[in-house]
Amino acid sequence: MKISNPNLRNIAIIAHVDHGKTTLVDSMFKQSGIYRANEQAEDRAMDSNELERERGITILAKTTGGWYRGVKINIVDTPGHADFGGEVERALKLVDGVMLLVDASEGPLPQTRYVLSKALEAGLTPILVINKIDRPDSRVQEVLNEVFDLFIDLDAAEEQLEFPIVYTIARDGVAKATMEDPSTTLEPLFEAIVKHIPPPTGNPEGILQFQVANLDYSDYLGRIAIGRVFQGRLNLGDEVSVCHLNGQIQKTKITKMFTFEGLKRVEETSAGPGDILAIAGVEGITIGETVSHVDTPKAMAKIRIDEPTIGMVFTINTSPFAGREGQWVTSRNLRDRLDKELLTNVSLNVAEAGGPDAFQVMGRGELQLAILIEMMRREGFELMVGKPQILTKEIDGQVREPQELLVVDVPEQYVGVVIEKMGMRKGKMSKMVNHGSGRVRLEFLVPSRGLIGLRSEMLTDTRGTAILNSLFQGYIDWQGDIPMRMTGALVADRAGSTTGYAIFNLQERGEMFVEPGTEVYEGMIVGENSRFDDLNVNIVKEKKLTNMRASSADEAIRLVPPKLLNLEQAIEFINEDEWVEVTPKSIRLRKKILKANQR
Ligand SMILES: Nc1nc2c(ncn2[C@@H]2O[C@H](COP(=O)(O)OP(=O)(O)OP(=O)(O)O)[C@@H](O)[C@H]2O)c(=O)[nH]1
Ligand SMILES: [Mg+2]
Repeated sequence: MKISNPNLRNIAIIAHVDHGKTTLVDSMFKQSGIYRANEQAEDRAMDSNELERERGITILAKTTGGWYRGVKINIVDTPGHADFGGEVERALKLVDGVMLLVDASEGPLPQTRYVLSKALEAGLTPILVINKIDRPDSRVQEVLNEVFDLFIDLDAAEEQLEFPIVYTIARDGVAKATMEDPSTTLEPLFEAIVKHIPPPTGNPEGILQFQVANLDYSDYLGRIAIGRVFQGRLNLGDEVSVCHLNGQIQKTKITKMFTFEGLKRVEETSAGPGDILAIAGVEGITIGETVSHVDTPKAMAKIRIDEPTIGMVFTINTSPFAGREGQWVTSRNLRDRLDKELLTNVSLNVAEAGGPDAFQVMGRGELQLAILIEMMRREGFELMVGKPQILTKEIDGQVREPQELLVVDVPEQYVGVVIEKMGMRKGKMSKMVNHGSGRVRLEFLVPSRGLIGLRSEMLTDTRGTAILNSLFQGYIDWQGDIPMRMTGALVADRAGSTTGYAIFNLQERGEMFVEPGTEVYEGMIVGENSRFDDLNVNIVKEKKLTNMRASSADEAIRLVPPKLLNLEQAIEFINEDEWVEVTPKSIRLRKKILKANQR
């Protein structure tokens, strides 16, 4: 195929979570001359949305561009967390090559495998970037061998095996062609990209095909479709046809188009094959759709995305406190919001869940769903969500369930605890490696069900030291019952305001989730019972006042600090007969049936 533009390279950066993708992209555009001397970029500027900055992770894939010696390089930064794998799959549609980043100490982890397999499948040219070579525990040579093994394991093509290797300290903006290279800039990385990543191909005279791989929104421009021109030319003001996924053809005019430079979008008037563009003002356009010639439109093949593996019921808030703290509370509000989400988030599905007020929201993992809930509460929504459920599949008349590869990294002394815990959850150990650093890496094949609620338990069991990573591994036969939460709930038996006195008398029963002075309702969960069954408790009991003022005695009460659950912890905690109630101000847990005498 014909090279359409020798001075253009499109590349995605892919890796396991936290291996340094966003940091490297930052350093790349700091050195690509797009900032003027007086401009200063924040750290990890690409992680631009509020939740990304708070959590220090990338959630949405984002495109940026820079220049190196007259060559335009578009870089797509992708999220490393497995739940956002759908973002990576789509990002790969935009590019001709990938930088596979691997942490020099951690080596390849489950998501490294996943993203690399997607890149190889798509036939993309890889560059291997070993990052964080400054880490005192880096083990570059071993990690290199592990990466080679991974390529072979994934049946990489002969040419794909001849990948160039660059060693980096993303944080300092340094890349080296060999470990001995005295380089103090990213030049060796830019060189490798320009030399090894093929320039885009495609016939500029062909029928226009621009496929949308991502969506964005701005109050000023409305919907923005981000995609790539594969063939033909697109000029500002052109009449075009949009080929919708449902087969409909919509004629429209392109009135705004942009290319990417650093964090900015730059207006563009004409684009050809290989150009990554944002186009604005096309109502109703969505991911996978093709913008094509006005009279002879030709749709591109659909973008295939892995199916969801986990589902959660979202419903309206029916607790006694409903409507107090949120602005959007009706099932109509909920439905509209979920519909809006589906437009930009193609790895989610929504179905009715028994009744007009409940929706089954399906995605790739607990974090993906938790992020959606967190965004909704910040927008002013109130809702309730149920315990995450694994989505089973019927294959050849048999019920199959999703399975994950789980990698647990722990200090040696916790190996026993981890193996025991995973055994209970039907995990089968497939590998154990002792790196000799005092930490051990254990691999298990485990039904996805067995991962629900695992993270918080494992962190408690290992005093916060375990690192867990998992990757979807296809479907297996139903593995039978997996025992879940071994504890019951402490449930408020009446409404009121919690008292220090009541909490003091209850705290030996288990761990409390509320502080004194918290408003509760009957059926609200106020703590975890250390025994298996639920216990109804009066947590609003006042101390009987004697003639004497009681304050001095009250002050002497020693309360154990409560465990205030955040959203993810609350979701991990609840059982099937419980809800998490989410409002802009509060996260409460409750029984589905509130009245004690009806449970
Ligand atoms: N020591 C060291 N730390 C680094 C280096 N590069 C990045 N880091 C740190 O690694 C952490 C993760 O960096 P990010 O750039 O957010 O990682 P990411 O791959 O974008 O993470 P996700 O997008 O969430 O998958 C940050 O604390 C960085 O400061 C490096 O070269 N050396
Ligand atoms: Mg990132």
